[in-house]
Amino acid sequence: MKSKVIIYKKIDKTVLSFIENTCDVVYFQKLDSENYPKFIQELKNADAIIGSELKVNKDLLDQAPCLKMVCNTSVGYDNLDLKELEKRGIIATNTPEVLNDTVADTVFSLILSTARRIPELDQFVKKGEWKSNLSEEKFGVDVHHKTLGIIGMGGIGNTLAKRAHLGFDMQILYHNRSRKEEAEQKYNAIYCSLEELLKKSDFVCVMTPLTPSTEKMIGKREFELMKDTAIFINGSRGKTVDEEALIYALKTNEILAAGLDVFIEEPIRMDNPLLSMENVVTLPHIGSATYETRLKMAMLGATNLVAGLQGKTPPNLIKSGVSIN
Ligand code: 8YV
Repeated sequence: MKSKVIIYKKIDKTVLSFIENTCDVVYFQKLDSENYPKFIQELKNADAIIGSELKVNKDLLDQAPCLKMVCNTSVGYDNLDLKELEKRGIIATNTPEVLNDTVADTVFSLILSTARRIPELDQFVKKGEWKSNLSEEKFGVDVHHKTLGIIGMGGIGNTLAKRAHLGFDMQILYHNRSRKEEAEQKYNAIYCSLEELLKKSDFVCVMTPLTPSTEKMIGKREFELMKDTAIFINGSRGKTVDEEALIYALKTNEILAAGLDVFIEEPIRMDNPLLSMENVVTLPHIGSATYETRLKMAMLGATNLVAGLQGKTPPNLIKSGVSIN
């Protein structure tokens, strides 16, 4: 008998056919309040689910007694309660590496946009305010030859370091749980404490996954340690930062600017003070959002899914202590 798989996110038809070759599929292009009861009903005898961002916690798992696999089509897996999954012997997978270049491009675009004030000056031109030679008030700051501090030197951090070192002659500082010799050798990256990184960096870039130990890791004290000319970039998850402290740091000129792809609440509320600050560049969580990369992520998610359901070790098993055999 074929395994029953629920897809709960819009997926390319090539990926859909790949899954359908070996599985019975129930396909939801997205979950909303209307189709959620049907999704829960289908969950009762599903062997696996694939998609991203769904909170897979005790409450949900209680409704899924046959589940063997949860496959994320994202590198992040803060949506999964790994302890609950482990307790039930359910394995989980994610999609690392294939998105590194695309996310690093997005993060670098935030670095350039904030430093050179690109969105603000775009509006300046389009609103007809460009009436004479540009005055110094509108000048930006250089990116090249500056110091970039990367917090979280995983695959994406490493790819960001490559761009910064090879393309922009930047000095790289990094803070991570472990030393990364490849980055040290290839990009002259220097390992340092969080405190030293915050004090010395011109650009502080958070790239760490969200875990209980990284939640709100950047707060009041951390912003105080940064230079008053520092530009803060978040390409990880909104919850790694104390957003109130960020707003305060920007309002009181403790830092110069911020470039943000992620927020505590997504979509962000329109009354969030960050949206009325000219020195803040915002994006709607688009780190990996190109056609090519999202397709690769979906296909990798599907490859993990099919491998796991066939009793093989999926290429991107999240290590939570659960063995698949
Ligand atoms: C998207 C991401 O949020 O991969 C991740 O962890 O943050 C992104 O690529 C999305 O979850 C992909 O569907």
